[in-house]
Parts: sequence; structure tokens; C-alpha cells
Amino acid sequence: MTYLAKPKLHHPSLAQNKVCYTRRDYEGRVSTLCAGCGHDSISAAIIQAAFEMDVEPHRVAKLSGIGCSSKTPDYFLGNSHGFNTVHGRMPSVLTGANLANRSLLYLGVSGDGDSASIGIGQFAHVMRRGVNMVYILENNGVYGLTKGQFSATADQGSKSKKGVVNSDSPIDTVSLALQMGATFVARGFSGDKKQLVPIIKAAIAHPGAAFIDVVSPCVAFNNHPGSTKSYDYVREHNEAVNRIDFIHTKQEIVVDYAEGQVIEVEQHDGTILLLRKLHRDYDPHNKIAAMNYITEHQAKGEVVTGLLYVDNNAKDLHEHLNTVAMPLNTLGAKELSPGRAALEKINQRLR
Ligand SMILES: Cc1ncc(C[n+]2csc(CCOP(=O)(O)OP(=O)(O)O)c2C)c(N)n1
Ligand code: SF4
Ligand SMILES: [Mg+2]
Repeated sequence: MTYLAKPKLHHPSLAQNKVCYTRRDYEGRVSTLCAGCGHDSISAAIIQAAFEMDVEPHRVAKLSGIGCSSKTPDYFLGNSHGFNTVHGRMPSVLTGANLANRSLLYLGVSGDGDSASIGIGQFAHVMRRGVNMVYILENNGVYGLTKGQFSATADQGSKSKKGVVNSDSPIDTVSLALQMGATFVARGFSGDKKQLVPIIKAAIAHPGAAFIDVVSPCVAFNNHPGSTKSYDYVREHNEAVNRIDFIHTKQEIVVDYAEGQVIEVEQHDGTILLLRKLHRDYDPHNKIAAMNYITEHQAKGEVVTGLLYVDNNAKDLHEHLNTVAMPLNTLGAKELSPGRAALEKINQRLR
């Protein structure tokens, strides 16, 4: 029963987006995760964001590691390219694929065990290199797939289902991503799709390393009193700094918020993010202030969510390396063998 086929029937009246696909075309196989798992809500948010942004499924490459979270790419975008890598190694495979063909939209999906334990080295480097991607970390504070051991993001003092207290300091993946140089950093909650969908859309439009940590409760092993990653805890301690409205530039911008409450952020592709400020003084362009804010609130046991940082002038790995724009498999013999004179020129530069 690992794979359940979904009937392919579409109701003829299902709405189509601008690239003539229905929402069903963005779905994947039937999920085999536990009923109520936060990861399934994140899959639903990805489906909605891709449908509403008119993303062509065959232009997406989704990559993951190992874990319940890393299984989820099977449950969305069933018509996209997929690569389920080794535990913690998704970032290097994604980097390689992106270098070979920059014309696809790269979606990395991982868990807190996958990214903050075995894969922490790869996580750090994919952020600092500025790989153009949307990296979604489905954070439940445990290794769900291997039956609920504490992960490196579990808060110190939080309790396991059996009552064991975690004595280790947590790794805050949002702070780590900021420090490593990610140019778009956000945190969402799987129980708040209204906040999460526009965050995913904004990350898709961002031309650089976009990181979204999504607190995603594990109902089987980490949803009890004493856990800081349970539905109840996150609902009670959610400290949203802003709400995004994602606007295609073709749309008319209509805002009915009071002056000073909204920041307009224009992205490279011309799309606009309207940031509704929930905290008057929070400025997502100020990285140091963002880091301080996150740390201060974390110390109080609060979970800061929203768009935490964005660099409007982000550059990606290809810009840093000045690589060729065409996918490597489309280069012909002429480009690949430019001749003795060109080789001599290169060698001269290295002498
Ligand atoms: C090299 C290697 N080490 C250990 C494992 C065992 N293992 C499988 S999934 C997993 C942790 C998954 O945790 P997380 O990434 O948080 O995903 P979740 O299941 O919680 O969504 C571990 C340790 C493995 N598959 N491969
Ligand atoms: S074990 Fe936890 S993380 Fe895995 S599917 Fe079940 S609820 Fe989700
Ligand atoms: Mg986990």
C-alpha cells in the first residue's frame, strides 16, 4: 500500500490557470503520511502556490533527502522532475542540477533531521553559495520516520512523548540560514496556509537562495504537552511579524491598510510583495535587526513567523560564477570545443 494510484478523472468545470492546467494537475500520489501530519498541509500549500502562479509543472525540479518530509515530493507536482537523494545530501545534488540547467525552478524539500543533523554541512553551503532555489524545511523537532527521536531543532527543556527532557541546545535553522547568506528567509506554520502560500509564492519569485522553515507538527511523536512543536504550542506562541500579499505586476494594486502599515518590495522579475506590518518596527531588509529580533523572541519561547529577511538585490550562484545561460545539454560542439586560440587565451590568463 505504499503507492496508491489516484483516479485521473477531472471534472470538466474545474478552473484552469493561465497555462491551461487545473489544480489537479499539480497534485501527486495519495499521501501515505499519518492523518493530520503537518507535512501534508505544506504539500497542499505548494500545490496551491504553483497553480496560482501558473508554474508549468515540467519546468520544476523537486529534490529531497530522507524522512517523512522528504517523502512528500511524491505527493505534489506529480508531473515535475523529481530526485529523492541520500539522507542530508539534497543540497549538493540540487546545486549540481542547477549548475547544469538553470532554466528550471528548483524546489528542495527537507526535514529538521535531514537538514540540521546529518545534512547541516550541505545546508550551510547551499545557502552561502546563493543557489537559486526554494528550500522548504518541514520542521517537527523529531526524526518522524525513525519513530520520534529528538532532532537538533528540538528546544532545550522540551519533552518527548515518553517524558524525556531534551538537554541539548537547539539549532535555529532560520538564524543559521541568515548567517550563511540566504537572501530570502521566512518562517511559516503548517497550520496557517493563508500565511504560508504567499510566502512560497514570494520565494518562487526570489532570484537567489530562498529558505522557508515551516513548523510542521508530527502528530505521531511530537504533538503532546511539553513539546514546543505541537499544534497547540505554536498557535499559542506564534509571533507573526508581517503578512505578505503576493502581487503579479499585471494586477492592479489595491490596498486598504493605513499608511505606514505596508511595505512594498519589488522583486527582480517585477512581481511585488506587499508586506503588511504586524510589528511596527520590524524591517525585513535589516539582517542584523532580524537576527536580534528572532533571538530575543526565541528566548521568550515565541515562534517568530512571516517574511523575516529579504535582499532586494540578491544575486545567484550563476551570476557569481558568470556561467553560460544555456542548459549544458544544449551546448553544441562549437561551444564545447572553441578551438586552440580560445584555449591559449584561457591558459594565458592562468599563467
Ligand atoms: C545515512 C542515513 N542515516 C540514517 C538514516 C535513518 N533515518 C532515516 S530518516 C531519518 C531522520 C528523518 O528526520 P527528519 O529529516 O526530521 O524527517 P521527518 O521524518 O521528521 O519528516 C533518519 C535518521 C538514513 N536513512 N540514512
Ligand atoms: S511519523 Fe510524524 S512526521 Fe511522519 S508521517 Fe507520521 S505524523 Fe508525519
Ligand atoms: Mg523531523
